[in-house]
Formats: sequence, C-alpha cells, structure tokens
Amino acid sequence: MPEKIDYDSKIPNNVDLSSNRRLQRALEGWQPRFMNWWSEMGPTLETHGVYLRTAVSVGREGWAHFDHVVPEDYRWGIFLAEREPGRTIAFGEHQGEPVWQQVPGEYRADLQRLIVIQGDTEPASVEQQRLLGLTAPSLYDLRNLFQVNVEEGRHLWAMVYLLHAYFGREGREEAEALLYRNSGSPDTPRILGAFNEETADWLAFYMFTYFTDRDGKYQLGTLKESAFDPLSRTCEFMLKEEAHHMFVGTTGVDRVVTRTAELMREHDTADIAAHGGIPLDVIQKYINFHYSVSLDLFGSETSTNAANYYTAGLKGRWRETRRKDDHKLTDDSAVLERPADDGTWTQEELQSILLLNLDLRGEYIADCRTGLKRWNKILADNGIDRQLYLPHPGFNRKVGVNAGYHVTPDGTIVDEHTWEKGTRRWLPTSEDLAFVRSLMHPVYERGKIASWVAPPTNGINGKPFDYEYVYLS
Ligand code: BYC
Repeated sequence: MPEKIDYDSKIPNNVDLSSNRRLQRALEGWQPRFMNWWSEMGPTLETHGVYLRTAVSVGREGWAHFDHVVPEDYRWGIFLAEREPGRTIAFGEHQGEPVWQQVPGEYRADLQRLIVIQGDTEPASVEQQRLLGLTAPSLYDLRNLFQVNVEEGRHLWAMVYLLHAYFGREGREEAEALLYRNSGSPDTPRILGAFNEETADWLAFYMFTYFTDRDGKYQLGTLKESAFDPLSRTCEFMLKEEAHHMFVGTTGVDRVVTRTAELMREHDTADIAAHGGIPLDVIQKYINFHYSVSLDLFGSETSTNAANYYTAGLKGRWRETRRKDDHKLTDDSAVLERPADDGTWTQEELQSILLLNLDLRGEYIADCRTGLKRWNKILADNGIDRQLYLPHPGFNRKVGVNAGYHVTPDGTIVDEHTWEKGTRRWLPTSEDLAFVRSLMHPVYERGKIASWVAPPTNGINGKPFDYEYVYLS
C-alpha cells in the first residue's frame, strides 16, 4: 500500500486502482455523475480559487498540501490509511482472528447497509450547506466552508469506492442512489433525520459542524474498529480530515459567543439584537436544537442491530482496544434511564451489548461538554454571569426511548400542553431564525468580518486572517 497518493491517474488514489481495470472503469463511469451532482447540488457561489487543503499522503507527517484551487477542479480521490500488518479482530465472536480483506458472505448485507448510511450523510451535508457561501461572514469562513464541502465530497468517494470494490452490482446501484437521494427531498430524502434539516445560516453551520460532525467522528471511530479492514482504513483517514470540520464548529461558536459577550459588555445589556449581535438566548436555542437532532443520529438506546454488528465484528465501540473488558460483552450489564408514563424516570438494567448505541452516545456527550466549558469560560472571562448548557438527552427526541415523550431541557417530563408552551423558549422560533438570517450579509473584503462574529485568533496554515483565502470575481 503506497503511502503517497498517485495524482497522475484520473482518480487520485493510493489503492493501486490501475491494477484493477474493471473497478477503475466503473469508478471512472461514476466520476462524471459525481461532478454533475457537485455542480447541481454543491456550493452555489462561484469562485476563481479557494485556498484548499488537498491530501498528498496518508502518512503521519506532511499529509496535506495547501493552494488556491477552483473547487470544480479539486482532485477528489480514494485514500486509505496504511495497512497495519498482522491486525486482528478486536471484539465480538471473531476476536483474535485476522481482519478480513474481503466481505464475508454472511455479513454482506449488514456491512453494505452501514456503508450506505455513512455514505449518505456526506453528500447530504454538502446539499444542506450549498447556499451558505452567499452570506459568508468573512473570506476565512468562506474558505472553511469550501474545505468542509470538498472533504465531505471526498468522504462520499471513500464510501463509493468500498461499494464498487466489494459489493458488486448492488454496490454500484447503491453508489448511484447516493447521488439520487437529496437532503430535504419530499420523495427521496436522505436516510437520517438530521441530514434533511436545513443549514440555513452560519450559526447553524457552526452548530452543525460542532454537534453533527462530531457524531460523524464517533460513528467513524466505531467503523474504524471494524473487522472489514478496507472499511477500517478508509475511516481512519476520514477521521484525520474530519478533525478540521469540528475545529470549524468549535472555534465558530467560540467566535459567536465572544462577539456576543463583547456586545453585552459594551452596551450593558443582554438584548444585543439591536446592536447586530446574536443574543445568548438564541445561541442556547440553537445548541438545544442541533444537539438534540444529533443525539437522534445514534439510533435507539437499545439496539439489536448494534448488538449484532458488534458480535459479528462489523462495528466496535469508541476506542475499543483501550477498553478493559472481554470485548464480547455477553455477561456485562449497564443501566438505561427511560421516561415512564407517570412522568418519572425509571432505571432498567440491561445487557451491555444491547446498549451499544447508548455507550457511544455517552462518549459523544462527554466530548460535547468540552465545548460548553470553552464557551462558558469565554462568558466568565468577559464578566458575564450566564452559562450555556447542554439540554437533557431526552429533550426533543424523535428516535429511541424518549421519542413520544415531552422532556424539557432540565429533564422534566411534561404533558403536551406544557411542551407546546415551552418550545418557544427552548427551540429557535421562526422569528429567531428570521432574525439570525437578517444578520447574514456576505463580507467578502479581505480582513473584514461581519458584526455578529469575532475574527479568528489564527488564520489557516500560518496565513494571517486578512489573507485572500478566496478569489472572487
Ligand atoms: N433517522 O437499532 P436502531 C457523519 C432506523 S454522521 C432515521 O435504533 P441502529 C457526518 C434504523 O436505520 C455519522 N432512521 O439503530 C456528519 C433502523 O431501521 P431498520 C453517520 C433511523 O441501526 C456531518 C431502525 O431505525 N454514520 O458521518 O443501531 C457531516 C432501528 O434502528 C435513525 C453512521 O450513522 C435516524 N436518526 O443505529 C457529514 C454510521 N436511527 O433497519 C457526515 C452507520 C435509527 O429497522 N450507521 N434509524 O429499517 C449506523 O451505525 C446505524 O445505522 C445508526 C442507527 C447509528 C444510524
């Protein structure tokens, strides 16, 4: 497996594509359809070049190259992390056996399903974000948007490669369907709920890259443990690219909170809307929304699907190899908290293997808390006596044990009437959304920034904030 990427072929790759003519031809047949999808469903803003990162190697050092590229000319390709010699299966009933280089017949359907679900989210997010370039708060942000978009496009390539290379005709059909379904389409929507929601403004974009991309991090982390080695290696490299996406989210919300805090101090009021800032209440409602729809992406807390994937070795736990147990989980138990019809919370002890989605969600929630800590520190440093918080995991849920119950952000189970009355305080209202949208004017001048967000503390790849990250006509 070459560490370096071959950029001479039509599809850049480090999987020695030219040695498999049939596969190469099939992927070259898919390539124009991808390009067509990119031009129809990808970013609407035209540019003459964006300062983008392109992968040039999958090794640890110096894996990326930065330069101005017209997004349509970006070299989307197929990059797998290096093979780990002698890697064995870390969990489930095949624990200790060598990992698979081919798909075992009995797991074909399940593996294909996992890859299709993962693949479906990638183009979905590009579709959700396609209009954002028109209202970018700075050239720096605009560049980050394009970076995220081209890499989500590449992650689609990563899954399509697996479908074409290992799943025959069905895989090729699924690869077509990944371009056919569209975010928010009434007839052919994307598979998972959060990927059919609009990302209508830049606060939503930062929240999406903080909360929803972070679900991506955790799901990819579990697929990286997979016994199916090509999937594992694909996900490992995707995770490397994904880190920047979450950086965009974390620092994006940092910068909004910073600006809000500055305006609150300057005008000695929490009501900073009139001063061109986003009030903390609105930021909190965005957190509530994006966090709760992202929790739905973990599936049901109790899942026989997840148990079967684990036993088979298809999908592990977060940091599986660092866990100190038998990696089979047939004798372990864990506790599930669920709402009851009498308005109380009950605790149920269940086999750990049935609660793997909950386990992953727990890791995710702990990670999400780090963002809240950062944002609250920014508020405290500015002398603001208010805190942002994560709502209770039962709040606003459509999937799992909380679906069908009304749970307030503080975890109280309430009736429908109380819920309906409360939603205006807990979730963005149409007025909140319209207000945030009213702030979204493009700022395309070098070194300038919109009123509602602070500039970043550092530029990209050592460049200053006022660098010409994007060439516009
Ligand atoms: N929406 O046993 P259950 C990313 C379905 S994000 C709609 O509870 P399971 C990214 C489920 O399909 C990461 N349907 O769930 C981020 C099942 O249907 P069937 C994406 C849902 O299977 C930002 C039924 O309900 N990757 O990368 O244990 C930008 C019962 O299922 C939902 C993955 O998700 C939902 N939210 O877990 C770009 C990894 N949840 O089969 C990219 C691959 C469940 O009964 N996917 N259902 O008809 C999986 O591991 C699992 O399929 C899930 C669900 C975690 C999604």
